[in-house]
Amino acid sequence: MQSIPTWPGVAVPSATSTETKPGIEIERSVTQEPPYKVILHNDDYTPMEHVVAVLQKVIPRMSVKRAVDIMMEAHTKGKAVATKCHKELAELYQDGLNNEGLISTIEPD
Ligand code: TYC
Repeated sequence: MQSIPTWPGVAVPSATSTETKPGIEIERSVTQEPPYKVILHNDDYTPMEHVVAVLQKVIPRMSVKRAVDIMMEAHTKGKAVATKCHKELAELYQDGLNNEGLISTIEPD
């Protein structure tokens, strides 16, 4: 079987019918799986710089500006949507954020 580039720890959907066309199965998971929101919650103790750094570390292609905007929205409103993606990735990002001391949850979009 070909190796499929993916985020570490994410199970790529079964390759049984896609042995030679892994890209099609990945495309299906991106376009057809129901979207989830990864929600970042405010707390009273985490330094703002740490929140920004963790968002950038855990969520691919997260710019400094977007990380700061998300952090400030959570800080001022109590929560913010950090990203939207399919459920498996949302769980991965939730674990990544929470393992770095932040509070995040996921919910269907
Ligand atoms: N409220 C925190 C502070 O004042 C910063 C913070 C922002 C923490 C967003 C968590 O999700 C968060 N240091």
